[in-house]
Amino acid sequence: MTDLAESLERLRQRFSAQAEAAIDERELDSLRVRYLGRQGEVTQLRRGIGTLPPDQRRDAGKAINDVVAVMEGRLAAASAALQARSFETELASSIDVTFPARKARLGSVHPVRQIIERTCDYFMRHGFAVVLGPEAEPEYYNFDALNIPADHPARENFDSFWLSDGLLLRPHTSPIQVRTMQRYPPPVAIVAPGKCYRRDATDARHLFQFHQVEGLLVAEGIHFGHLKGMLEGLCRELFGRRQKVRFRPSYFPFTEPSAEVDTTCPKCSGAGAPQGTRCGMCGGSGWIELGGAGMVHPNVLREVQYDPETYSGWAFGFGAERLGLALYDVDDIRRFVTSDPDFLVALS
Ligand code: FA5
Repeated sequence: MTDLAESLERLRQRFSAQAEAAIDERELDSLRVRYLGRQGEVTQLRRGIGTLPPDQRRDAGKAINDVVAVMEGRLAAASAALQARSFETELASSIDVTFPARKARLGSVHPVRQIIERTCDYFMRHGFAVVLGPEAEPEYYNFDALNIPADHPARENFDSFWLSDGLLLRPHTSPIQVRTMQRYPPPVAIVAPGKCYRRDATDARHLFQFHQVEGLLVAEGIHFGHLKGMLEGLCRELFGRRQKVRFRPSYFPFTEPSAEVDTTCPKCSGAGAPQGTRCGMCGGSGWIELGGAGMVHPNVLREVQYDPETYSGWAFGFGAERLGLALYDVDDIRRFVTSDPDFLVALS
């Protein structure tokens, strides 16, 4: 081996070891300069070619070019390896691909909507049709046609939001009874869910916007026992057998006789004031009021051209959020409207 060939081989080996050990692009660049740059070791050897005898210069030039080609190949390979390694390092430090994925939270039907759907479903299975009505109604449908004339004190129970042109946001779903009976001859069997509005101060039991589900059945020979049977069946369907239902005599101008329907408070199980401490949910009564009910007043039947001598019927109006309090054991009705995802997911 000639001196030049030996020098080139030693230089190639040294270069290869250093290129392999380089930890970043900067080190590779400085190797490139040190060996192949204008003052680099290979360039120095190339300059020495001129001192060789003329017949050796060609081979010497070729040997140097071969080594330069090998060194450039090494530099390119080392650079590619560094880039691949740095991507893997970055990936490993930023993403732990073995970390268990967090379960995606899926949206669900709002609890109040679920109650409305379950209630409608129960009545639909018994042959009732679902009917909707306008939220802005004239006084006539809200009050007059329901046997509540202008000077009737019962209007005070429906403290309403008034709009222009004698319209008001309906304080109950009972106007739908009137609209349905005016539109269809008897017999009618409907369930009517919808939003209601009252100027009630908001507290644990009241909202200014809430939902009611109205029911109406008018046919020949309908009596209070039919009403009790259907509402007891509804409560059994929603709450199971754990809840009791009671009918309390009450007054509504559009029903006679009238009743309030209550279910046992799920918090104190109807005890009201166990060991002298008043239950915060039912106020110590042991019962939660769900809504009103009764036999449709003959004046209402007459108003819609139904003959009260031939037809009789029952009606009820339940608060959907109140059903929710009892069903989900929630102690504050406002929780249904605060859009708290933890609360909503827990009930779904
Ligand atoms: C009525 O609204 C009658 N229309 C119900 C009715 C229909 C009686 C058919 C007879 C025949 P009342 O004002 O009691 O009745 O309201 C019925 C239910 O709506 C209440 O028991 C309660 O569950 C719910 N409710 C009333 N006001 C509010 C409120 N501010 N916030 C939440 N729920 C309410």
